[in-house]
Amino acid sequence: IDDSQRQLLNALCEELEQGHLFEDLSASSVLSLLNQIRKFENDYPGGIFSYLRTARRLLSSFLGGESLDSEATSVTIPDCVRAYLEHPDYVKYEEIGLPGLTRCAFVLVAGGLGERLGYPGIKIGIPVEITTETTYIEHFISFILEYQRLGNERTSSHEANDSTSLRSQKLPMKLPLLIMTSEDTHYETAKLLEEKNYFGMDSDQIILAKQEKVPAFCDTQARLCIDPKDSSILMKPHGHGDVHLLLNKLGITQKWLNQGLEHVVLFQDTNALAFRALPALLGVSLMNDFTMNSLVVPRKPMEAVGAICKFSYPDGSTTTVNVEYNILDTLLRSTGKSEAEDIDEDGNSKFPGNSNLLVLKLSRYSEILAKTGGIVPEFVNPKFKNAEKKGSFKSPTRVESMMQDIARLFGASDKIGCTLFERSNAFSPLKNNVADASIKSKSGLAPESAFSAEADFYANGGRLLKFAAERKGCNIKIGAANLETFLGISYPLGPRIVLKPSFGVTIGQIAEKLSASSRISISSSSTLVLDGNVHINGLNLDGALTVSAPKGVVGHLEEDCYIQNKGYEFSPLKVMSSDISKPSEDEDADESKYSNLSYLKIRGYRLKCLDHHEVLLRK
Ligand code: UGB
Repeated sequence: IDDSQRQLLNALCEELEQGHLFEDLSASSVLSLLNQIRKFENDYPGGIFSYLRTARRLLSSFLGGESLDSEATSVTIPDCVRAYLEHPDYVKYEEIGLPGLTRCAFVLVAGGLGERLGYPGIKIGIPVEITTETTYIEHFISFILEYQRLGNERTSSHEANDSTSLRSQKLPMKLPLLIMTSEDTHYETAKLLEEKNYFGMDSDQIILAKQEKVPAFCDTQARLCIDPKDSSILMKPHGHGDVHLLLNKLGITQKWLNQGLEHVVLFQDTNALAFRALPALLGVSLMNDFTMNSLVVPRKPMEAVGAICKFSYPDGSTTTVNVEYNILDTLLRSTGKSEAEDIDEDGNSKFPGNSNLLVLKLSRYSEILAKTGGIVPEFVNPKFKNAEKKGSFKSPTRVESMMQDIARLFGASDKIGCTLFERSNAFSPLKNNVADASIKSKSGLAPESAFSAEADFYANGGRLLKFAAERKGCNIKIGAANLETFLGISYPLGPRIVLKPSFGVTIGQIAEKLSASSRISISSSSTLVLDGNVHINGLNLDGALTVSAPKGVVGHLEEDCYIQNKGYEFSPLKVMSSDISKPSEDEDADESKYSNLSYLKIRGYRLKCLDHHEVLLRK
């Protein structure tokens, strides 16, 4: 042990009261713990000293019944901008937001393993839907690449028209995507991206930044614990708030600013609808000059979705921040109200739900990161062995952080907004395993399962197509959804409509692809995939149809196209019993192959392709 190690050991034993860690340890074991603690200095500003100070402060506040919001004098419903599809300004929001999207950096938090989901791999590798089997990561990247293409198209048309002034504002050719991974997801994420050639992005366009875990403690004195598995200090995840810390450490926001980028979009790993809502969300940010804008949706009282609240403070200032669902009711009760009181005529809580889709103004965000080191206000959530909340915890706990709490770091001059979307148009993540989803579905809550996320994805495609067509004056009929049940989860499933971003990322762009005089009819059991610059002059579909136009091609589907075939169906997976594991017939062999696929197991069905029609349009 050298001098600096000895100093650290002394400080740990005396100042930080962690002597128990080193009792009866060999010199080499002491050394390895010291090295682990030294390494932590790279991961957490101020290292173990700062971490334990924070832990003790938070534990003492927790025991005293204080929370992050104890100083607030009132908790009220925040003012949200409404961005329902039918809202008269919706299309305007999108039109304003779209050019802004070509000046965004994208940050995906994908460090969570999704224990609640019970899927063996990384969540971004799961298909959003099984019609085209597009995975979440491919889906996200395809949207970003489309924004990028639009940006580059704009730059080149500006350059053609004006070779002087706009040339100096040249837009970035590549929109960056940073993915926060963790020990649990890093390797698989890197492997998937490499195997799939970065889904069309350049490899240097994607940055992987791994979040590290923080030391766990087992009592109210914040005494660190040893992991019985390998005798190291037990480490646990610090939460998605780490994303700010990592961005700051990489110094990347300054680089993005220098490249001419103006906003950062932070998004979670399994909400496919987020990118459909993004143009309008950014439009609202730009129109209101918001430093931060959160996409919010209606939520049921007590539902496991954070709630956005407005806090007022004694000095007259206010903030708009997320309060987690497990503390909202207690917080409201402390102000003499309850969650159940504040409900609207549809039975939704008046406190809207946080979807963790955040748009931040890059210049202010970068300043805040530099000022705070990217540490958002943290919290502890210990569970005690005894009811008096004394002594040891049921299991070791740690300091945690959430990315949405970045709102708490901005100042009075920053406008923090939230924009309310219909849930069906903006938020349908994949979070729950089949058993939990089935319970939720039976109690009238969103199941947030693979089936519901897939069904909502198709429904959104249909809704956007219908809305765009009606604005254009087309005559459009889309078959109604029917309640389907797979593995105990009942959910409405309508025609399976997949609109690729290349077909349009806004209502305006989709409407451009439809001719005003066209009649469109899609039956309830149909499947329609539209990919590329495909123009529709009329369509009557009862079956499965894919229409695509390769890059650079403007294709026209023949007038009054009529397609009828047996199409595709969702077929329930056969539960494999021992006798089926030795299949004697081809059909059984096929079924057993499907039943073993994890992405189908979490759904309970597979795609049966009975018949389909494919049109590849050329110039
Ligand atoms: N994530 C990380 O990248 N690292 C981590 O350490 C943890 C998570 P969850 P959570 O939108 O429905 C949030 O676990 O945290 C990533 C809000 O707090 O799915 O329980 C992870 O990979 C809550 O207010 O969500 O709850 C994923 O991409 C609520 O609104 C993302 O962080 C809820 O999301 C979210 O992680 C919601």
